Amino acid sequence: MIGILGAGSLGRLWGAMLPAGGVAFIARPGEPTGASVDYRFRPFEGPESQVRIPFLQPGDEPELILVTTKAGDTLDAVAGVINQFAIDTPILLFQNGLGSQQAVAKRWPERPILAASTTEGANRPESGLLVHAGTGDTWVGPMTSPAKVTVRKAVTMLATSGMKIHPETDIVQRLWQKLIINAGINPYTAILDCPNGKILDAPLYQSTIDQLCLELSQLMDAAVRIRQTPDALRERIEQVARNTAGNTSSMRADVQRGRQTEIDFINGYVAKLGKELGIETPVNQMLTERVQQLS
Ligand code: NAD
Ligand code: KPL
Repeated sequence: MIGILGAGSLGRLWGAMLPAGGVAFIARPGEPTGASVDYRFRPFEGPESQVRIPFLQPGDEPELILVTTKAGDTLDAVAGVINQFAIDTPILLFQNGLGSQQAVAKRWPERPILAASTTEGANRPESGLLVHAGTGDTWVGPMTSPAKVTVRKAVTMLATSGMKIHPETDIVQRLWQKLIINAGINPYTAILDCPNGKILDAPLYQSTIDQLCLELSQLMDAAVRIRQTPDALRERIEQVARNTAGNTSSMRADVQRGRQTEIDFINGYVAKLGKELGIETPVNQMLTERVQQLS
């Protein structure tokens, strides 16, 4: 049995894709566990189906827990339920950006805490409908020492979904690679209130992107010893912005819906790390503040 904490877009995607009967949502503390989570599922290809996922029942012992809350909710969400689970139950964090994974790993170093980086895409255009909007790859790797021996098991269990899952020895490095893309696209789309491709012609983007990429290049080198030139980072950001030109980024969508964004775990994480390491990050700081003012 796989338990999922966070019945939002990504949690419901896993709920729908994992074999029926082998998956359950984890209730928040005090939330009744009698009901189920019901929704229509529109797969990437093929017809829609109706999905019904039960809640984990008291006494159930999941073999793996997926945490699919937003980055800002994750530490509290895990803290609320973790004591019901055995000390050796692997806990796999799916948050974008960086900072929330390290916070969970630091709080429970004795537990197998893993992190995933995924390029799968899911959204809920209406409340009872989950859309698998894009297929991709998911990498899974350890955040704590006890997690190292659990990577294989987590990969094998997740692969029963039919999605592409890979083990990753250096998951923080891979999360950095995704953070670069999100840091170079998401805040601009939120501030300019435009789809991904439209940022490329905007004066705000054009006047700051080179300095942003310089900051990201310096911080990534300092944090995980990956050397990539600012020009190479800009090229990757722009390639993704062109490939997803018509998309509304997750950050713009959060602002449009009046939800808290994940800016503190993307550009905000870079700015905070810059302060700790004595590296100036004026553009990451400016983008963080401007996005914070939107919500
Ligand atoms: P979402 O807002 O749709 O879902 C988060 C869910 O967590 C919500 O249903 C919320 O009610 C629930 N939640 C909040 N606090 C909780 C708590 N204490 N206990 C239980 N549930 C709680 O967000 P999402 O799009 O599913 O994204 C989740 C994470 O996955 C984010 O970090 C996001 O960046 C990342 N991610 C999402 C996608 C995607 O396609 N949706 C892709 C890659 C990564
Ligand atoms: O991951 C994304 C997001 O919106 O968070 C990108 C790659 C920018 C695609 O929209």
